[in-house]
Amino acid sequence: MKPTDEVLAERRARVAKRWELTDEVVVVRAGEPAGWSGTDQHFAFLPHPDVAYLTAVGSPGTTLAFDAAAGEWELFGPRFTPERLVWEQPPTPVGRPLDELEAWLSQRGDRTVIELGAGATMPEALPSPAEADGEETENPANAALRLAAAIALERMTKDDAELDDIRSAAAASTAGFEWVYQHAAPGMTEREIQVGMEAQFYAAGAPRVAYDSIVASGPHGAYLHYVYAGDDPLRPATRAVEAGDLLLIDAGAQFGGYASDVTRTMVVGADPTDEQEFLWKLVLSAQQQTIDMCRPGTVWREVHLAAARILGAGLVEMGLLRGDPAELVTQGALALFFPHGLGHLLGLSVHDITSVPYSREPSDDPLLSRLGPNRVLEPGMVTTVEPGIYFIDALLGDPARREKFAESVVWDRVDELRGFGGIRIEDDVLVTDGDPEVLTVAIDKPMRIG
Ligand SMILES: [Mn+2]
Repeated sequence: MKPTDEVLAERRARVAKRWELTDEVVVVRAGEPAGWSGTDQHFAFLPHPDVAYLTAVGSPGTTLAFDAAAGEWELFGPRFTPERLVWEQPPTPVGRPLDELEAWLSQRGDRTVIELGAGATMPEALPSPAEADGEETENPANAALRLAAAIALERMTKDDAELDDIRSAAAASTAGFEWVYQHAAPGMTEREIQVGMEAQFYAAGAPRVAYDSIVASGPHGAYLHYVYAGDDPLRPATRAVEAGDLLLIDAGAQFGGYASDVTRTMVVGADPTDEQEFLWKLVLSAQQQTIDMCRPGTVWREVHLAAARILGAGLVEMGLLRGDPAELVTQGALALFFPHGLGHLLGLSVHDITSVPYSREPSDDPLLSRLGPNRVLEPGMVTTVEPGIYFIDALLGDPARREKFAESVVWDRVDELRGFGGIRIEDDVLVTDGDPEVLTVAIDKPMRIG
């Protein structure tokens, strides 16, 4: 659902309030299509998420400007020449013609202009309060980071229009996964399954996928981001699913610019082995228990560690690890099998709000302290919850790691499972004042298909 003008005005007002500017001029740019080197072609364009959030339009060149002295916003949108309209359809006409932006800026004299969005340059982190004390006026690059962080804070909790789009994205994803459950079978290639699934995303109204779909069979499931043509875009390989393989699919439709991000892992065309069944149920249990922790006030790091300890206890029970699960987590042995974070925020980007640099340590700056991995969950946040267990050759075959974890890993047992692949189960979870709401709950979790 496209946000109403009223909703957009509310978003802009909340952002302007956080900015606390008095005299500056701010320009937020959607960006321009990136060119393919050596050709006259361009990659598919997507607008800078801050512009999408504040304008709900995504045409290249779209630019939102703010005059802090007047407290007024001005939207500029591209217009095409007749010559260009011979080849391309016109972009949605919004605001004033983009070629009036320059005159609009020069009317504002020599006031400080702060550039945000596409093409803006920002420091890695804000200066400490002590360093900033010496500055007469705020350095524009530091100001840009502070202002971008303010937009990020608003984007971190979703309004109803945003949640509506995320729900539509999840519904399109549901159609794709349903197709997989009904059609995937031994003998089909990963590519055939991907194309069949994505066709359902598009048929359900999704303009595109939220990220390159991961359809990984058998040992390929141990590459966390295994994608078609990731080996070679000229002549990509694919693999036919064999009976008894694990099939890991991490995919999501995008709707209105908003992502969904779902992972399911199934055994195809055979009953699961004891190991497959144990680990599949372990990952699901870790996911169910940590989804239930997604409540206001919870520190995300604690949710991640809880998942890690549950997985660690399971691997000890299975005889792959030995020792105390909590210690196995802190010493790093568990990360051989669970080498990623439990989840990430979701929104206009699948890994949302990652482009704003922030300190990894808790920060005194109120704008930055909540952006880091230690963020405290709040109502309106949407996060993925995606525990996994993998048998990754690059980690398990590394002599230094085998030496370091000689005591805590039962290597004989682990080596028997090399080539197992991986199991990940992922849903999109809305933090509310009450129980967490799983936005992708309609997507079944079969342990076996085909
Ligand atoms: Mn994810």
